[in-house]
Amino acid sequence: MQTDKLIFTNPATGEKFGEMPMTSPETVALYRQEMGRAAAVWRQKTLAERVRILKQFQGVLIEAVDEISAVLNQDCGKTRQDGLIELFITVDLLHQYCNHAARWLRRKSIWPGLYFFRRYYTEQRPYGTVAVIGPWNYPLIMVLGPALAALAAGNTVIVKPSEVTAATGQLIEKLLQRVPDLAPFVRVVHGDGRVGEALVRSKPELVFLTGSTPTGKRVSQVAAENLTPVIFELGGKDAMIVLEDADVDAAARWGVWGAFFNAGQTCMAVERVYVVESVYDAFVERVLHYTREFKMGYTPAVESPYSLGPLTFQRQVTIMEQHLQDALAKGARILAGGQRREMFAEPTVVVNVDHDMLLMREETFSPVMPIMKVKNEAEAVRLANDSQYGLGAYIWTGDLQRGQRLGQQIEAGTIVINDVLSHFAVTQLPFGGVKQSGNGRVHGEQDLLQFTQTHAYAVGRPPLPFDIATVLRQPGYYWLGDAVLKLVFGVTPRQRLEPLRELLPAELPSVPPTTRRTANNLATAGTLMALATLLLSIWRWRK
Ligand code: TXE
Repeated sequence: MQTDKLIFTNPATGEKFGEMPMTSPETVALYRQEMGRAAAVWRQKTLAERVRILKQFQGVLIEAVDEISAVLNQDCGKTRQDGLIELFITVDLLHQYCNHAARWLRRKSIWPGLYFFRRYYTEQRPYGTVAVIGPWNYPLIMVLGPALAALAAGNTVIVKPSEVTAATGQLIEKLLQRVPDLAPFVRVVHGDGRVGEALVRSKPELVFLTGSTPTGKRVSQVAAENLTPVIFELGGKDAMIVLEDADVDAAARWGVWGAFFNAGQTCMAVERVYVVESVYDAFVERVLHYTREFKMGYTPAVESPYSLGPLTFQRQVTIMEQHLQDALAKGARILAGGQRREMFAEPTVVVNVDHDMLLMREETFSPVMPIMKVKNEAEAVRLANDSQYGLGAYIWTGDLQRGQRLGQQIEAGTIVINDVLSHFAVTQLPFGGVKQSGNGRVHGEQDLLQFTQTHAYAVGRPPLPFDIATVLRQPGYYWLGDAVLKLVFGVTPRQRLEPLRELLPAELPSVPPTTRRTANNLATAGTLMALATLLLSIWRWRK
């Protein structure tokens, strides 16, 4: 394995522009130990100190804009501008973590229940060392996003970028080393799935994988051996629904952008389209119009005339062609595209599709837009849910209420009404899937919290003799438990007042008025005391 090399290849030109050795299993194990030791030091730092150091890294990223966009352009074939957009969202994410970590990771007071005289709260503690394994389609943000969130939450990190875009992995390591205060707390290992597996086997406290669903299953099998928790951001087969009251032109224009942006190599790409029959022909006509506007090509220049670059990874070419052949064999028709020149695949529009075809079931991850005619919204929702995936879904309609109502019926992590893809750029909006698309939620508060574990604290003096909860530990207080149960949780005045009624003798003996008054005062005092301590505990809890 020591001799294994990663070759840097530009998918647009086939040019080899560099290489580096894969990380050996011994080095993976060594880094695991180092990061294990460093974890105690990093988590001891105050959050403010961690934020100060991460802000330095934000500065490094901004300094390196052109360097980063150039490497992404060479490594993935995406335009420099698309590379800049990826960096933009990465910096925005880091900015949010730094600005909101204190609030998102704050200590939370917990309702004491009957334990009025004790204090309860939770704190978020980092796992320790987190392994972050990334994909090639957005090799910068899909690696730095979770890595920076894990660091902000107090973990040390071992990152394994994708071997397909190894040059970006090498650059990420260089960028991290430009912050001397940060470098001791993060390591980068380079290589293919074997290095990824070695990293999972090194027993980090948590694994975060962004990748395909099949890899997710392999990683969870290895992680299960040590019960290592795993967070998944996996594949998608996002559905787009176009209703009869939609702005058909806009749906077509942005639908093709959602299908062909980054050559369709986006986990939340528009991978299948369902159009209500009354607007089907108009929609297809507009789709073909906007598809013709896509300009395929590649340039290393900052300003590019191209809107569709090459596929990044040979494996995806094979999958795309397999899906197209399978669909054509089962009766589908290609209305636009379908041709490929080396890694450049034309934007392809396919109709007469159905759910017997791989194209409608498996993740194609290429510039292919299959369009299916449906009778109505109910059929569209049924077909949208007929998938093992559940990352995102798009609904085009003129009635926003209707869109949200339908959205609630769709099994996907994010529902977008009248747009596509843009939700990923909203860096406080939780992003992640359901079903086989994963269990993680990046972006926002949940992002940082998922890299921590909740620890609870119960604080107070030794149990007080008059504390109801203490009294109830002793025999002979059934009546008190019964009374408090009804007083506190009774749902009707009758239930609540029952304990008070029992305090009063059934036949009030002709007790001298003074005694009756004393009894009444005692009962009232008891009630007021109980209410007072209730209010006290609410006030204390809210403090
Ligand atoms: O994934 P792969 P790719 C998904 C996207 C598509 C896939 C594309 O939908 O399905 O990712 O990325 C490492 N043990 N998302 O092809 O092949 C491998 O080296 C440990 C979803 O890269 O699964 C690489 O670093 N690691 C996402 C990483 O896993 C292993 C956003 C992913 O590789 C391994 C982007 C093993 N056994 C892409 N085998 C989202 N939902 O947000 C491979 N790897």
